[in-house]
Amino acid sequence: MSYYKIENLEQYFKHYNKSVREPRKFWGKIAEENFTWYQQWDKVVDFNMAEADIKWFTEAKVNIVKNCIDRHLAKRGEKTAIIFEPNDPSEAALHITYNELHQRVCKMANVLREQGISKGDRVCIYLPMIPELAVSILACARIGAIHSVVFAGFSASAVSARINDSECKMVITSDGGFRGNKTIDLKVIVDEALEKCPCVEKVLVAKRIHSKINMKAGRDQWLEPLLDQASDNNVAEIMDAEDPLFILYTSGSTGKPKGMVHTTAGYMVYTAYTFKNVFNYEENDVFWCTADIGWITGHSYILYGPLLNGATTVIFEGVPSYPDFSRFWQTIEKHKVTQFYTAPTAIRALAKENIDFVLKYPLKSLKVIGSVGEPINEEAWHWYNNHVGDRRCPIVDTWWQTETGGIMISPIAFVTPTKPTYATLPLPGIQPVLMDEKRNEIEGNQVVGSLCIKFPWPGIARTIWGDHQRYKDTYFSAFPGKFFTGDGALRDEVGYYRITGRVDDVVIVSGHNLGTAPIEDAINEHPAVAESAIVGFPHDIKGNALYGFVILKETGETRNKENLAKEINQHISDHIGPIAKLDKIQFVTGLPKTRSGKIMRRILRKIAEGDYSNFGDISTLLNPEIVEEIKEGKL
Ligand code: 6R9
Repeated sequence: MSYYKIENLEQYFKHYNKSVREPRKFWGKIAEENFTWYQQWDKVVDFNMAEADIKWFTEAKVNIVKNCIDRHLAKRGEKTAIIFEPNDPSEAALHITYNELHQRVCKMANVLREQGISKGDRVCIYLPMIPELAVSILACARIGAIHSVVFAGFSASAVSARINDSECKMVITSDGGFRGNKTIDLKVIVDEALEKCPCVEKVLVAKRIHSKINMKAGRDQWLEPLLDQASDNNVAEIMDAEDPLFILYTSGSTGKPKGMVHTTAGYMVYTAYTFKNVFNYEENDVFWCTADIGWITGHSYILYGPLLNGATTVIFEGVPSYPDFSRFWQTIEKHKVTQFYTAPTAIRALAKENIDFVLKYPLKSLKVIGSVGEPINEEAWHWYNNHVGDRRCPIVDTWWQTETGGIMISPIAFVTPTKPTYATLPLPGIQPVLMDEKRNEIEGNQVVGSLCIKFPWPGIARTIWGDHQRYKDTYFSAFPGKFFTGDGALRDEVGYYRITGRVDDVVIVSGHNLGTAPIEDAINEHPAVAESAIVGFPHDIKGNALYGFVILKETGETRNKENLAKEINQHISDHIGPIAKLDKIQFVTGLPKTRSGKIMRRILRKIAEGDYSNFGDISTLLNPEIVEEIKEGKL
């Protein structure tokens, strides 16, 4: 019996039970039957949750890119691996076959080696959504270099912080990128970032927008001529199952971003398996995930998951609103997309526009539609179901995280009955539990609690780069022996999960995780600011928006508050990126603090939401009078 594909609900329960009772047999069989290995493992899993020490497929030898590309060549060499849909729809789309992808990745891998990159070196990739991004990632993985992709919307200081944290030797970037009717000058941002990055020796620059840029002698080189000269003969590195594959930074509750480390074999098995099942992937499907490859969703479900299954995957350079709001639907028609995977924030933004934008396109090719990144509200769910999925395509509301590597709780298309706003059931191998405030597991159904996972799965991140203690503290200490997700959830009467949102200091704005701490740090660096606190509040399109409470220094600041608010936002934009800008700024004289000095965000959240009904217990506040003042200032 094979466990790789779940055909119906009964089989789901069978596989699920097997994965809980005999996880080693379950994952061992999947790994053995669906991938090529240089050498088999001795243990399927070896772990100590208290120490946050988790290993899968110990001692196995493998190369993930051999599994993504080389092994498909005999059967699928002329099949399209990547469809590149450019920002401007009048520019021709590219169809890159598995043979061509192989050739491009081998050349790039040789360029990297010639430029001094070898196994274990970190390479920062700061590129727009162009084929070079996929090729660079795969070339790193082929030679065992650890890729650290930084989303091309981050500012110079965010880029330099990430480069320095993992001491990248090289940066791969481009002259710039297209985004709707704008261009973004990526190389200018890299130049500024690198002023503070002594570890970077080389910069490779792809050409995209043909802008004039500075090339620093001895450091910067154009990528194209190097690729032209490179051989397409490349021997892949033999990697250990637990060798790091990549680092991807995610927000945390302190200012420093967390470099989540994913390793090779477990991530490979888990992304391939979840892709195949959740989306009901079949051989001739065309899969389109609209995320940016700079986020985990893009890593796992634009690149690795689809390519591991020999699929055709779309890389979309543009935005949903350019040239008009029908771009997604037009692109689905154009490439006959069968699975479409996007975020609630995009759905809400498009649902607000004229319905004709979507009705113009019959979207008959679609069979499954997905959602990821934040809870999907009921209205958006129905709009997506009625107008995109035509009530015919199941919606897979997939809950997971950068830390989990792949989808954790989600309907399996055509297997799990869906329910609006519910991520439904855990995938095989995933053992979710809800915990109460006393750290006890909550049994039974119709309950709410903090969502934890009590047994390791192959895709879990293994550590935070350079800081295993922080990994332990963040994920394994709140509920000893369990992985704490930072999310709250409820379990309904049949055992379906609904994710209710973050229970920590992370706010999800337009699907982007933003830690409030780094934004506060950035604001506090403004010379006029003494202190600040950021909270999220509900927003129609973005899901959440940011509300900042700012205390100014007592220097007789007489400047116009409006200008100051603009300056503060500019400051945030420069330090973190425009995605972290505040929608509202309120200047206050104090913040509600507990006796131990912690800001009571719960109260600020209520004020930001305009809900003054019940602030709960404020007896531990040092300065309860400030609550009235802030409230009145807002009114
Ligand atoms: C994949 C990804 C993780 C956080 C996660 C949760 C939220 C993601 C969700 C969802 C409700 C869903 N989240 N998917 N909440 N329903 N289907 O988004 O990773 O960027 O690390 O964000 O996103 O709060 O904890 P990441």
